[in-house]
Amino acid sequence: KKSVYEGTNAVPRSGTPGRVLHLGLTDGEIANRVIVVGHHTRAELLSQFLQPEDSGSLFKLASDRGFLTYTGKFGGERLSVVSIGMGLAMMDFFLREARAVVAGPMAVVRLGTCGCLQESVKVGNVSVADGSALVQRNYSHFDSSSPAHAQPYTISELCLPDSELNSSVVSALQKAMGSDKVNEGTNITADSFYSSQGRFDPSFNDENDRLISEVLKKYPKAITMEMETFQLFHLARSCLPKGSMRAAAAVVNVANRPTGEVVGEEALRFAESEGGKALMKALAELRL
Ligand code: R1P
Ligand code: URA
Repeated sequence: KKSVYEGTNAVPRSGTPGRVLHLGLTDGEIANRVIVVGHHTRAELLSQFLQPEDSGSLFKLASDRGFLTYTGKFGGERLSVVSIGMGLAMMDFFLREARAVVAGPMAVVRLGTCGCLQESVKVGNVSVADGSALVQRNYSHFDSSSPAHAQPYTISELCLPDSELNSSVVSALQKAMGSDKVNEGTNITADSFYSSQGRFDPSFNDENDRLISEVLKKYPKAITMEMETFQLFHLARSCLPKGSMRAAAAVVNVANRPTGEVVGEEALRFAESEGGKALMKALAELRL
């Protein structure tokens, strides 16, 4: 009998040639240098800066699990732009399955969006993460049948980007957008857009009214809050052999949490497109 996939205790593949289950890709279809973004429109925007590899068109594959991959050339190097959706789980799917179909060292840069935790960090600017900590809902705390668990949320220690790639990302962004449009600081990755980002939702018991101030007490330099960067840094550092996956992350500041200011459509598209191009340049120039 023909199975729907093979290798269930490893990284499973289906069909011939074997395609990883969620990205839908097979060997070589994604490049060693990758920009990851959260949605298809941003991927499509950045794909315009890629050149086709041969005389044909760009490689493009949309998987039925929501991943969208473009592969082409940028600055003479093979480069992919991938839309992965949102959250820790999607970054996990992406990095593990991409790793399975790419030979040799990888470099991954995220271009996301975020909320800002400091009044002085302007919407429309791009923020680069010089470290990331994870905020998770402590599910046991909310279970009335289990013994009392101290805190409703856990705040992890910092995980760092690749220092060379991070510096190149900062320089490329400053060159493309001007130094006043680029912020550097600690990123906070949360496992929800809502409870673990300190948003108030009267329909749920979240016990999160002190969360943001606790985060800022532990990380006074925390400037951004989003949902994927920590996983990217953590898995890049866990990838074997050590040093074989390098990572950095930048985000467009879309909302200022203390002031309530939200970015305009035009400023967002400008930052995505100019920022994205700068990140592609930094990736293409990296010696892998
Ligand atoms: C939530 O709206 C999403 O936006 C941010 C968060 O990390 C989360 O994925 O990033 P993206 O715009 O890259 O998806
Ligand atoms: N993405 C997030 O995860 N949080 C925000 O506040 C804005 C974008």
